[in-house]
Amino acid sequence: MKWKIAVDSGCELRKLNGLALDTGFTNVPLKIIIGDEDFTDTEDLNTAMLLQKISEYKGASSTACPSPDAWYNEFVEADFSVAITITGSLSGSYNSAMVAKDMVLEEYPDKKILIVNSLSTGPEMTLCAYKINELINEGNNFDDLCEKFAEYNKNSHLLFLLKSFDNLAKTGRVSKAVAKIAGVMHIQIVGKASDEGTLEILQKCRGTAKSYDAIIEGIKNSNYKNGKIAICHAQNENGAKILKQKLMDELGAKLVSILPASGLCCFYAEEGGLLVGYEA
Ligand code: X90
Repeated sequence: MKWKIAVDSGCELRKLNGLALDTGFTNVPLKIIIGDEDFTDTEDLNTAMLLQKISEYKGASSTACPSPDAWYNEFVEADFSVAITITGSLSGSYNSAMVAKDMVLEEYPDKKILIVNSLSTGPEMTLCAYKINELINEGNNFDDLCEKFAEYNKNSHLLFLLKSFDNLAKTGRVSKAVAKIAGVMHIQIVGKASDEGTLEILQKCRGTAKSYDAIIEGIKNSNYKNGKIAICHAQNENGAKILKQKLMDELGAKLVSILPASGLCCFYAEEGGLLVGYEA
């Protein structure tokens, strides 16, 4: 295989439509650990069941990133690999991929490997994977692809709508102060992936309609001009559809994909959560 595009399961994409010639695509799973049960975040994981278990389980639950070996197995298969990881500020996945890159290059010095720390998750990773595929399709060589992708990545963003920060707070991924805000009844939080790859709160909203408006405003504020938009949802397809319609009506969004969130994003975004990736 000439090219390999590998994302981790911070990204909901399980299959990349229109894959370039001689190119493979893999989603490398993280794990969700609820009590003494371990769930590997593959395509067949039932996320409705997962969310149910999470809400019923009162003890500590957590997640675990892929090992360097898991990334290694992807990179050895291709001449040129591009890995896109969930934000390295909140997960060890990026580090694992970097370790794997060194392992592979020591053994196969002619291979080329690009590790992208998305500083984000979910649908922003999906947009990035499609962009990489597009650049391969156009016939770019590895170095040109790296350069063009870096340029693209400056203008991709992520917004989120969360109704609870419990799992983010319990696992130490947001500060106690942030968790407290979201703990107030009926408050929804609209925020964005910060430039540092952490959660940044934009607005506290009472009611879903206000949250959707906050998302539209967040996108408008970053100079949006018709770029692609992708949405993923934690068991909230209806909300995703309503939001999609608003994005099309109010922003003229040209292409919108809606996918169910991965198990990992369901765990952290929690039931009803929405993530919106877009190109500014
Ligand atoms: O390595 C691991 O165990 C995974 C840890 C991941 C922690 C963060 C996941 C966030 C998922 C929440 C809303 C979007 C936040 C975007 C921040 C960059 C989704």
